[in-house]
Amino acid sequence: MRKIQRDFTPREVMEPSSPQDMRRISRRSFAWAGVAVASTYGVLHWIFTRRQDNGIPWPLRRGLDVNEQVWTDIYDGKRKVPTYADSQITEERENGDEGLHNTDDDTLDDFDPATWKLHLVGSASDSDPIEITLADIQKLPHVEQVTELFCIEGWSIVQKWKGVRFVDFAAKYPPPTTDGSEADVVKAPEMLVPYVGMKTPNGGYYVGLDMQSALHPQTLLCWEMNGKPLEVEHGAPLRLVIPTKYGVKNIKRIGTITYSTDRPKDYWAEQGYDWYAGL
Ligand SMILES: Nc1nc2c(c(=O)[nH]1)N[C@H]1C(S)=C(S)[C@@H](COP(=O)(O)O)O[C@H]1N2
Ligand SMILES: [Mo]
Repeated sequence: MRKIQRDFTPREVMEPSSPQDMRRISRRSFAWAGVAVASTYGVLHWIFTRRQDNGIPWPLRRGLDVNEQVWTDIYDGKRKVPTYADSQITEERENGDEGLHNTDDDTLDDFDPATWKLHLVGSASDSDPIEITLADIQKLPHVEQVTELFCIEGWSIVQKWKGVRFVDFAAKYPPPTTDGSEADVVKAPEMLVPYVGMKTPNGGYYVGLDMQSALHPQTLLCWEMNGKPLEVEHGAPLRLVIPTKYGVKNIKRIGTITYSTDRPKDYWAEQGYDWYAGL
């Protein structure tokens, strides 16, 4: 993949680097709006003589609602991307082979998907790190999902994926909680360590994900694409499909998954792209 300059849209420029920043930014802009309004006594008087919603005069309530809306629009972990009918699947396209080839001569390396195992590091299990086979993963409930993959180069494709939801994988192989209590991935995801890192077996490509995006119901660990087993160039035997993020996060040929407290390194974030790379 070529490192092309991306055209940043205003929304991306404004994109905060963390939920904490976001909260700070919205609080600050709300405060400034408040100062502007408060500068006129007449306006203040008008506000406080308005009808009250939940004990708050409605003009102020409006402000709160807008902030809340911005917050949930960007960070609502359950907001789903569109899914498509099989008839809408577009031609396959292959892009990005970092971590899939020999670094010295650029040929696809001699990796053998048949002997592959997934390494899980940093889990709540006593026997951490764990080795997991494809058969183990395929024992979990499968889903099929037709979604659009957006490359930061400006094109997109609609493909059908088969795999397990990452949330089901995480329920079976739970991350630790921050206070050492037992993990409940579905009911108390906020208690889990905040990050998931993934890298190829040779470490040549790696992505970092916030836990909320990893546990999103459309985030899948996949072994099938368009009704056929994944091909090597598409990430056999197991790749990530995370349609709420740009293509860069959809790592092919996952070798190791790591749960962590620290933000994992990310190949394209190191090249200057937004770490979240959300759509
Ligand atoms: N291991 C690995 N995974 C990767 C990449 C890569 O270079 N190496 N490129 C990413 C990018 S930029 C895109 S757009 C998608 C493309 O997936 P596809 O080749 O299956 O269409 O893979 C992603 N996953
Ligand atoms: Mo991409």
